[in-house]
Amino acid sequence: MPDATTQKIILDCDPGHDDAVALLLAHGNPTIELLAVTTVVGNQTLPKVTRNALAVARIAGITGVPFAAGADRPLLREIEVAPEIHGESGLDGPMLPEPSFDLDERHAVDLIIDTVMAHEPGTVTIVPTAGLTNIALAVRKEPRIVERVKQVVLMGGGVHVGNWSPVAEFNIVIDPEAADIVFRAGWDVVMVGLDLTHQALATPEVAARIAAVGTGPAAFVGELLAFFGKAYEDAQGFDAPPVHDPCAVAYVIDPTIVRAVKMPIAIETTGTHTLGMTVADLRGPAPEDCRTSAAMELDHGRFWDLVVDALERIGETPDTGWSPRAAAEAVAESDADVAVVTQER
Ligand SMILES: [Ca+2]
Repeated sequence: MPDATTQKIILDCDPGHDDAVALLLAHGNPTIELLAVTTVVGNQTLPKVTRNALAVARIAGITGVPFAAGADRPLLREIEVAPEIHGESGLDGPMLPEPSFDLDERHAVDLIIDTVMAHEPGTVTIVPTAGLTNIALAVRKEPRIVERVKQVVLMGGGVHVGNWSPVAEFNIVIDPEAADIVFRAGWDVVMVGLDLTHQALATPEVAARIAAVGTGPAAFVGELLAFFGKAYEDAQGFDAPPVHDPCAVAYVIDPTIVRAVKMPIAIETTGTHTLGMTVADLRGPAPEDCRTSAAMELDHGRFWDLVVDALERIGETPDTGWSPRAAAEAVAESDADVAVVTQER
């Protein structure tokens, strides 16, 4: 049961391989109370990432948590997705089960607002691991959430490093106007950016630890990381993939796993070469009223301990509708109808 040390979170995501791991970590960690999961266009189109979120929920055995779909495009910009990292489905690699429950009927923005306003002030943390469109819209629709939220711990940006451009990270650059709204809203923002997440590498040792858990959900994560690792190697030359999104959840669970530094951060919305850059002011100590900080150093061992611990706690889940790819393909070979069904996404 939740107690005083429980951290209530809303996870706003675009699954997404690393989003899937973030969702499993949030569900499996005993100090996190997952209040709601919302989706937004990002790694793939909104229907795809929403379907993926529901599939991960089934594999993880998540029930009783509302899931809602949000914005299907950025505030101003054209849709930009990332098939070179996440595949055409947004979650390529493992075969995905059909969802086991329906979406909440509300728009994600309304679910976020309702959830924040229904809880005591200062108790709900918003954890965005995608573009910030939903969060910006929620701020505009119900500005009172800004004072009510405990903090926003987001995966995105970096201190003058990028992955979608030399200086811009994907989640920020796909909707820089939304990011600008979120960073300037006046609440506490912890930017868990590339400085940190590029330390969260799923090395072969990490993959072996996850495989050793020996459950279906752990095997699912193994297949996710295998695809993600190959994509990162091909697209960006990484030896092991950086598993960005669970770092934000890990910070909420245990801030001592991360070294965060207070600094003013502004979002570049007009730059010729710097659109979507998170411009950090490193000139001396941050002013008293600074509400933004950047995560800079990760305790790699303790971070992966949390992920492995969450998978161990989740254990085997009933009715996942999922089996490891090798087993699924063996079945598919003997039954063409199954092959047709599992290819549909
Ligand atoms: Ca994501």
